[in-house]
Amino acid sequence: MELFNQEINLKERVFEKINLIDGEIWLMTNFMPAEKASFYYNSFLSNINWRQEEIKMYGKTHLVPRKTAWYGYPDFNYKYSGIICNPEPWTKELRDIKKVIEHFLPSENFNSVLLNLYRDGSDKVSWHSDDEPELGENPTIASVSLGAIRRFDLKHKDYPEQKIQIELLPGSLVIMKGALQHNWLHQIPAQKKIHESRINLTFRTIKL
Ligand SMILES: O=C(O)CCC(=O)C(=O)O
Repeated sequence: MELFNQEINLKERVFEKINLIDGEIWLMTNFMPAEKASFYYNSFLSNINWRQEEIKMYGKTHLVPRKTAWYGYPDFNYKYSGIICNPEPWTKELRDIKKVIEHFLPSENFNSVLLNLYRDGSDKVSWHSDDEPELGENPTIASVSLGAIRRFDLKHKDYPEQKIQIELLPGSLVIMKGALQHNWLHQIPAQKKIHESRINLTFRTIKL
């Protein structure tokens, strides 16, 4: 666990519970110190095999408005929006981050990670829930942010007045768990004034 704790002791990192109904979100803003966040951002930008996927909607093909990559143990395939992801093998850096997250969440053993590269503020992910059947009933998803600060919006599916916005800082960790994916949608909206890129890692457990 020598990974990030020269700068910040593990005990000094705490989760803040976000106050919402029908699901759970926990936020740790200082999961990684700034230098580590910057090191991983640069490394992933150059070393991850980023893909430009396409989706078909109403008979038309569109480019996904961000680049993506899927890493993990072999055979844990994932399908979303008609895109089938076959994992590339874990890199040492992804495994190291997974290990630190699992230090805080000892009951989890994430078998895969979806990476998103938002090249600038025009890239986005639209309203959705991570509710694909292969994630199981109430998935725990651990989401690490690197690079530009972007807004993360959540809205309740049944009570539209229930909505939340979180600024995702580089080096922060968000845990989504419980019934969140049943009851809430989330998005990273376009923010056209942002010119820097952002990388997001969502560690997941695919059930075979
Ligand atoms: O970029 C983010 O923080 C969220 C990504 C996301 O919603 C997803 O991969 O399902």
